[in-house]
Amino acid sequence: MTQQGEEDDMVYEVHEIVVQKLGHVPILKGDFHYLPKHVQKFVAFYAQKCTPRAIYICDGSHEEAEEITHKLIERGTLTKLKKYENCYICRTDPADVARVEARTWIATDDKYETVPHVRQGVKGILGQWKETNEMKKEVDELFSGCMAGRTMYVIPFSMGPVGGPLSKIGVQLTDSNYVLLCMRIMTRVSHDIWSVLGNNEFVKCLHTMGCPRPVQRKVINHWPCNPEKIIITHFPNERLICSFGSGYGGNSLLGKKCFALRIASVIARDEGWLAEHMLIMGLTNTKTGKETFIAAAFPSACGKTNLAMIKPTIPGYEIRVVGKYFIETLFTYNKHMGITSWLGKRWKRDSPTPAAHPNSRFCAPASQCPIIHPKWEDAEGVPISAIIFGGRRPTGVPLVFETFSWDHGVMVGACVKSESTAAAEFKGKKIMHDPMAMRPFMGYNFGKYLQHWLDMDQPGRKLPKIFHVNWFRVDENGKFLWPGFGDNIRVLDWIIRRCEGDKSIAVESPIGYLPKKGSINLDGLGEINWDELFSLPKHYWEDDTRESRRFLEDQVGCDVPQIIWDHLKSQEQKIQAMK
Ligand code: TSX
Repeated sequence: MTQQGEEDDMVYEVHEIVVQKLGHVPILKGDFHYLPKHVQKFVAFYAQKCTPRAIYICDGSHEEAEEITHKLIERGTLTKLKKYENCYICRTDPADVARVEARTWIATDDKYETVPHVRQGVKGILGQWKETNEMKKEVDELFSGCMAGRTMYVIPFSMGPVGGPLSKIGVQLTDSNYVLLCMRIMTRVSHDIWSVLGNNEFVKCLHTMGCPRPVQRKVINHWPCNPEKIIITHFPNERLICSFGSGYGGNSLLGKKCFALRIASVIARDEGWLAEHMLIMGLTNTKTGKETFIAAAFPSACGKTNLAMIKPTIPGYEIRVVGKYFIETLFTYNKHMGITSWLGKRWKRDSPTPAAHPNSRFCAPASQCPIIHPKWEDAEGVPISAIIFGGRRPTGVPLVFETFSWDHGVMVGACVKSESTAAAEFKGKKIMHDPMAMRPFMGYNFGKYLQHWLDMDQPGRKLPKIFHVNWFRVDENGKFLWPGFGDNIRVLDWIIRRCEGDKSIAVESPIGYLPKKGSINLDGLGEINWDELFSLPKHYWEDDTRESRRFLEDQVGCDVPQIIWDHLKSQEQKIQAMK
């Protein structure tokens, strides 16, 4: 990439003869002159670098979506599914089915802006850093000519309602029209973005499948990609994201993990708010009409989607979801005909291989979610009363506890861990750290991120209460102690009553406030072993606290804010004093 000054001096002319042209690249759709000047510069710069054969400026309209859908069907990338209206399956190259953490970087000049001081000899798990110029050089080489023979789509998008005071604008350049279709489902793509943006800052997103024409690699399932060369890289101080080689959602729909989590966490740091990996739900008390909003952050495989879609087993609450993306695959199965698997083969119940790839997704508009909150598009947002952290913790950790304070809650969030089978490098199950459920999505030094959370606590601010839940505790026979699912409403009900200030339903313990025996509604549940569900085995907590301390020392070192150490020390002493 060229130096800043050169970019400013770069010459680009738009010729209006028959079609508009940028240099000699035809603009198939849209009026280049209409784009704000700094967007024109961005597009021109990367058009020159990536050398697409044409440029297509998207407007987010239905006609545009229909045109692109039609093209993708003709090419064979999309296949119409007959069962539902306007529903398509897209099979990727089987080699392009996951985010690639080992190929994900954040580039800054100062290493410790991005990653904490890790103990010598320990591999950091809270992000990968590369020096800015080194990364720029790599990107420069990789992206040169990467869109040859393909169309560069210019996608203006808004994260949040267009023009809303909390919304942020991005512009994604991509050579994948599949990515365009998904971006217009998951974000707001619209011509109006240009006038709302004006001269203001936008997040620059550059994406390529990394498969210029003539193709060098065999294309499978009409899904050109370049899995061997994938990189996902972020330049947070330039608000720039560059993604090469993959069309998988987390790698290619740059509004999602790259912008809304990694870059946004940096913007939030700079602007004084929190950008987090959480779902938001609203629970309305059907007697009083009062609504409480709760945010929850869990590592994967804890049932975050199930919680957002909860069907309460006790009366008293109406539940609606304000924000959450949905990621399961749906199948309808006909016993006689079987189905077609993700690899395009016939599949029946006794087939030895799975029908769906475990990481497969569906992408559907939030407006079609049956329990979407009417306020999901409110520009002002919703007031959060409680933040819930959680994990899959088979032993030792009670069903629910409330933290002592905001600071203490930040410590509990920093120590979130969960049983995981997801990581291929581990055989069997292992409890893995996923602090704040943000481990793969940290945009800057995790110690500084903790300090930023602590800094939220300012006089005159009413902060949410912070809780920790564990639906997954088992008895000595491995049987779940809590029925979970729709019965979790009983825990949420206790949390709401705590938020309303009911002091009579909690007792203090070394790790936080536990529900007083009988204070959670267990009507109709049959036998629940309350004592076991809420017990705090001394040895377990000694080990667990020691392990958490070790984790923070190893991974965050001198960047851990002192107050976090103070809370950990206090917890150690209280556990020590237990009988
Ligand atoms: O999502 C889950 N939740 C949250 C629901 C709102 N799961 C599934 C996790 C995989 C993503 C759960 N699994 C939950 C839970 O609360 N609890 C459990 C464990 C469990 C599994 C089966 C039973 C009970 C608990 N069934 C019987 O005991 C009959």
